[in-house]
Amino acid sequence: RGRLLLDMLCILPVTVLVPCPRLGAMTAQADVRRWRVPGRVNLVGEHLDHNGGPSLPMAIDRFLSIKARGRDDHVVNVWSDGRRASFPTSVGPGDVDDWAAYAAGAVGAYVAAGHPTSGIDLVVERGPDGLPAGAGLASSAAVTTGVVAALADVGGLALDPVTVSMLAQRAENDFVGTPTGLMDQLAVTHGRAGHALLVHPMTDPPTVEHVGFDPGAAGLSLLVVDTRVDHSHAVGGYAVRREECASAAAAIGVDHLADVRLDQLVGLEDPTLAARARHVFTEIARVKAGVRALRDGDWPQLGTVLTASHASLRDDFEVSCAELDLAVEAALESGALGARMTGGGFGGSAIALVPNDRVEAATALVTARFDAARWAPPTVFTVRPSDGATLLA
Ligand code: GAF
Repeated sequence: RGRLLLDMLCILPVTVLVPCPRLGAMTAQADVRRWRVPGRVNLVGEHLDHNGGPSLPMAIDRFLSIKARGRDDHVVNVWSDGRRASFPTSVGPGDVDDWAAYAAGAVGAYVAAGHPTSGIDLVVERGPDGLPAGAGLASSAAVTTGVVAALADVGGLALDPVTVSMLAQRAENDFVGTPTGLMDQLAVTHGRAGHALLVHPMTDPPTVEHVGFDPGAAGLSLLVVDTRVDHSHAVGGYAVRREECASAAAAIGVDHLADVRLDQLVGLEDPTLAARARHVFTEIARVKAGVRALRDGDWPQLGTVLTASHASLRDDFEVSCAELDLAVEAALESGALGARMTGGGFGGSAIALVPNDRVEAATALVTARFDAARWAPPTVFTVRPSDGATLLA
């Protein structure tokens, strides 16, 4: 596969004559910049980033590889999984759709922020054990942050990780049309091995605090169950939930639901809006409890927090689905300390905090339950907290 990537870069239509690294020319290798960009799971604090609250995600050791090389014209070429797209650096919202929309959005947001750029050749690869797309593990944020970082790097512009994250969010919001918050991008850019991240995406400026998180040292694994129920935040439930949260905040008279007090919450009459607000109110308490559990090394307490968060997302925020619920139930039945859906919901992945000696049993039971329900087999794997987007060469 590595050889294939080099071959692909060698055929990039660069107008500057660059010797092909496959032929052993070391100078060409210096021109190609390679980024390793992680996905994320969120431990707790779901749907709080767009409501003004904190979250506790972490970058995971599942990565995208992005290779980048500057051009001396204004053409952007993107290769990924055998496909190719080309567009100008002046790309506008909605000009590119389908798989290349996120890379195009990143270029558009970068230029719209006042950073002119020359063209660039990009090779985006997931690899066999890489970051799956559509699994609720923030692969779109990985693409957009990686492309913004690559553009700045190739253009010799020093951008701090918060700025990279915010440009990547603009790519999704303004160019792709997905109304996401900033949690995923902050996790992708600020990840640190052995740490979770306490993020406050809506403070000015957004803040990130690293909190030690090393389940392996306690004989535990963090299991991901990718239900393979594809989800998209461009359509459907995610945008509806955002609107409901905005309506609930307006009905109460606060800017963001995270500001709501208990007495205001109980006064909210509309049952749907009240349930959405209840999730936000209780989830903020769970983030605080989760951080405390991490600092105290209280793993059973962390497990309780995870499972309670799932119940709230299922019953009050209503963003779970049968596959996520079953994955959580089966993991708990196999001895997980706690389990929950992670990410925006409506499909995607669940996580479970599982004693090492129960990982096999949990994997087998989840898989068997999916089989009994006649669903496609889930993909189950363990993840560790990892470093954020990194320039390798
Ligand atoms: C998705 C979004 F991209 C995030 O911004 C966040 O809202 C999350 O869903 C839910 O917590 O991943």
